[in-house]
This record gives sequence, structure tokens and C-alpha cells, in this order.
Amino acid sequence: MAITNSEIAAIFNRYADLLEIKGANPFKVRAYRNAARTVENIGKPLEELVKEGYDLTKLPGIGADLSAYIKEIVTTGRFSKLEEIQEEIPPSLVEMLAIEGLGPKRIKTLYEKLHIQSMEDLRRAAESGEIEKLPGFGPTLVQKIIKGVRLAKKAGHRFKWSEAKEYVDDLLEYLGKLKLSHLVVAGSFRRKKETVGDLDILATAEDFSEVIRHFVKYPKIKEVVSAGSTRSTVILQNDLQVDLRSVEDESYGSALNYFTGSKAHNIELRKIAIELGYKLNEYGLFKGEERIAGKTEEEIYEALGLCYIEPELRENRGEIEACKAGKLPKLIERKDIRGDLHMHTVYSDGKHTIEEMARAAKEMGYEYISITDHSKRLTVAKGLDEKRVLQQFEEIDRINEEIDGITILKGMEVDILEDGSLDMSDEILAQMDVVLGAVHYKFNLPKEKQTARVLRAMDNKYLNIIAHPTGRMINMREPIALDMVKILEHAKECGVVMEINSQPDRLDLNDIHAKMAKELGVKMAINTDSHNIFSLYYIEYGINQARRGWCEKTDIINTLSLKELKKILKR
Ligand code: DGT
Ligand code: CA
Ligand code: CA
Repeated sequence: MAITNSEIAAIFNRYADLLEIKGANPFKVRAYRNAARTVENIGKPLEELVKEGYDLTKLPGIGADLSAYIKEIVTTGRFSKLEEIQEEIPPSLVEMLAIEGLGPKRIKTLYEKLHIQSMEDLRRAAESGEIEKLPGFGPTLVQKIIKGVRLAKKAGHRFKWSEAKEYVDDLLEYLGKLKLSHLVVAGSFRRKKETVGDLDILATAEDFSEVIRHFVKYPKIKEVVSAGSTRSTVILQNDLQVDLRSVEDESYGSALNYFTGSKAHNIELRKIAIELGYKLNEYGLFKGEERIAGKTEEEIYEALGLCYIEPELRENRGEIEACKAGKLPKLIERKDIRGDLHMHTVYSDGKHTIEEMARAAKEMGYEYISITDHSKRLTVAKGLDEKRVLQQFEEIDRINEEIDGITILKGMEVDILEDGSLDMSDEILAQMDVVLGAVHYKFNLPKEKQTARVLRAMDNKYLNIIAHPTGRMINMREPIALDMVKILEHAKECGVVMEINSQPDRLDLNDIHAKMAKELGVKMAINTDSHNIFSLYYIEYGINQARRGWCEKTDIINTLSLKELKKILKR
């Protein structure tokens, strides 16, 4: 994984913070902060410069030491000095840096004067009035600290996009009751990131104070953190933070662009603006004092000499270069999907019959589905043995004759056993249209073994799709250890398709892997893995992830006609 200049800058800034908490020489601290600033503004990836053998000491503020550190970070992805100092300083002191109003200097004072070492110490000292007595800590700051401790407790927890969506729908309906000229959720939510830290809502209205008054009365609020004239922050009952902001109509596009992020994408845009002699911020794109764009996002990209970049791509993962080269993908859309190749029925652990699933899929506008119940090893899910799966296929034949407008393919989600063999005989697999292979146990094998297991499964010529390839469950289960490059290269060689599983807690492949697959020419399938008729609409979540992975219609096999699909499924 390439390391970006902003990441290197963040490492140096973090190191400077820790040096400062530790009480290091201020010149040394400043040297790291200066280096961070230099790194952020070079405009060319340091990784490339290092590869080219460029003499980094020619850069402002980079001496021999820092040059060596940059090389270390670029080549190993780590900075050993940072790791060392992190060992010395209580982790809670580091966390305190996230609290508004607390910088390294103040944290050092709290540590030295009041021996504060944990968030709990900090809260107690703030509430008891001890902190207020320290020079440089007034009552306003103490209030900020108390709030900050509360927020920090929740930090780290990220909400699944689908969870956030439920609140978004409700909130937008509630806010929509007012007269607003614009109302939109920006931030990671708009970029369709698999998890969101908080919601960033942007609205414009003639009387914004009325909007804020209405907003803070939203019934699902647990706490109003702030309510000013142009912005307000609240915490909902489920601990989701919501920031609401307003700007003038003529700044709407630039504010939307700014608050959509990502931060890394914004920084790149700002650099381009500077190169052109402009200034870009949330209020507009300015040439001197004159606003030359800002009402819409489109006009900002245009004025910067770029094409419009979809929010899902705004992660500084090459979207700006791709745009300049005319190589931005035309992202896949819901209307491109013609079927769903992974779903369960009452035969194993699903809740609906084959016919019910088929009729619901037809309602979705699909032309085909494949029924893929579990194989026998998965006894907890009533996995099917050879005999029962053949019975199921007879039923599928029968329903296919009865039902019009949709074709049911015969398939199975077959367990990949520990040695990489499949949990079903080749003789039966040969009778299937679609074979999915999945890892459902032995999640903790070391990388080499786990990779070999999946590679071997792919060697079975009946296997079509690797289902939820890494097995991760968001906020719950780590991915299995796979060498993804090897897996994808082998998939390419043998014509195996990778699934983008749409279950909101799976979303597996993730965006990075999907982009890798696309770049290697590996085809993918966006499937819902539905266990009932209601979750067929999860396809939306899988499409979000695919779009973040730069996928186009041609990368995804379930956009094909049935005839073309069948060709791909014959390996
Ligand atoms: P999240 O909430 O952690 O899932 O991620 P975001 O991307 O929604 O981040 P958030 O809520 O902290 O900020 C919303 C957007 O505001 C972010 O995507 C870009 C913009 N933004 C925030 N802080 C900065 C900053 O320091 N510099 C720049 N250029 N943009 C920022
Ligand atoms: Ca956010
Ligand atoms: Ca935010």
C-alpha cells in the first residue's frame, strides 16, 4: 500500500505532539512540524522521489536525519522513533490531543501539575475545579474539556453506512419540513464510505436561525453540543454525532465540496487552485477578492480545469490524475444490475422459499437469480448434502417452467474446507450453473496457509465465485489473512470472479480490494447473500462499495445478459 505525503506529514506531526508532551527541546519539535509542512506541500509523492533516488536534503527543512526517516517511512510504512515514544507516554495522554482546546503543552501541564494520566482523571479534575485553578485554564476551557472527554469516549466507534442511512432519512424528512433552498448530507456519508464517523449536513435557507432552532428540537437528540447562528452539533440517542452547517447560496457548491471531502481530496484541489493563482475554501473559489466559482460543485471543478469527480472517488486515490488523463471510470449504477447470484432459501438457513425469492427478485426488475444454499459442512445452517441439493434442483426446474420473466440458476455456496478442497463432489458441482466458494471456519490460519487454501479452491474448475472473500464483519470480525495480490492474480489466471458481498456488515471485497481487482482485470459480482426477500435491496450497499472501488458496468458480471453470463460461468 502506497503511503501518501499527507500520511507522512501526519506521522511527523504526531511525533512532534508527543515530543512536546514529553517536554523535548522546542527547536526539535519545530523541526518536525516544519518537515510535516514541507512534506504536505511538495506536490509529488515522496515515495516516487525516494524511488528515483532524489536527494531529499534539498527540500526545505529536511536534513540528513529527516531524510533517513522519510526513507524509513516510505519503505517500511513505519516510523520506529514514533513507536518508541508511544511506549513512553501513557496512551490516554495521546488520546487527549483529540480534545478541542487541549494541545501538547496543556496536556504536559496537566500531567506534571495534576498527575493526570487517564481520561477519567481528566474528567474528575475538570469537574472538581482543580483544572480551573491552573494558570492558563479558564472556566470556558474546562467546560470544553468536560465535553471533549464525553465525545472522546465515543470516538473510535464508527457507524455502518446502512445504520447512518436510517437516521439520515428520518432527519432529512424532519428538516425538510422547513423552507430550505438546499439540504444535503455531505462528508463520508455522501462518499458512501462503509462506515461513517459522524454526519455532516449542509443546508441553506433565508432564515437559518429558524433552521437551527428546529434542528435542536429533533426528538431523537440526546444532547445539544452547540447551537450557533450558522452551525450546530448534536448527539443522537444512538451516539451518532450530527453537524449542521449553513452557508449563503452562492457558496453552496464550495461548501458542499469542502464538507464532502475527503480531506485528502480537498487538499489536492486546494493545491491545484494555488497553482492557478486562486484560493479555494468552503466559501468559494477566489481570484483575489473576486469569487469566480462556488454556487455549484461542477463549476468549481470546471474552473480548476478538471471534470466533475463523483463523491465516491474523492479519496485521493488517483482520481485527479485519472480525470486529467480522461480516464475516470463511468461508475456502475443500480440500473445496470440484471440479477443477483447469491441467496439462500428455507432449504438451508433462509426464511423464504425458492419461489418467493424468485418472485421478489422479479419485482426488483431482475432477469435471473441463482439460488445458493449452504453445503453440508455448515450444519448450523442446515447445509445441503448431495441428495438434498439434487432435490432442490428438481424444484428449481419445476418453478422455472411455471414462472415467467425470470430465470432461476442452480447454484450453491460451497464451503472451502481447510485443505482448500470443496465441500461437494465434482460430479454434483458439474450440474450447477453457479458455484460459490466460501470460507466459513478456520478463520485464524496464518496468511500463507489461508492463501494457499483459497488458491487451491480456485483450482477447482467448477468454482465460479469466491463469496465474501475476506470474511470480515465490520466492527465485529477481522478479515482472514490473505495475500490479496496472489488471490487476485490467480483469479485472473483461472477466470474466477470475486464477490462484492452487499450485506451491510460485510461489504467484502472492500473498496481498496475492488479497485485492485479492477486494475488486474478480475471480474466481480455484486451479490446480496439474501436470507429473505427483504434484503434483496441490500444490492444498493454493494453498489456503493463497487463505486468506491472504481467499478464500471463491464467489471461486474451480473450486469450481463443471461446468455453472456452463462459463457463466463463456463470456465
Ligand atoms: P468521518 O466523519 O470520519 O466518517 O469522515 P468525514 O470525511 O465525514 O470527515 P469529517 O466529518 O471530519 O469532516 C467532513 C469533511 O470536512 C471532510 O471530509 C473534509 C472536510 N474537512 C474536515 N476537516 C478538514 C481539514 O482540516 N482540512 C480540509 N481540507 N478539509 C477538512
Ligand atoms: Ca463526517
Ligand atoms: Ca463532522
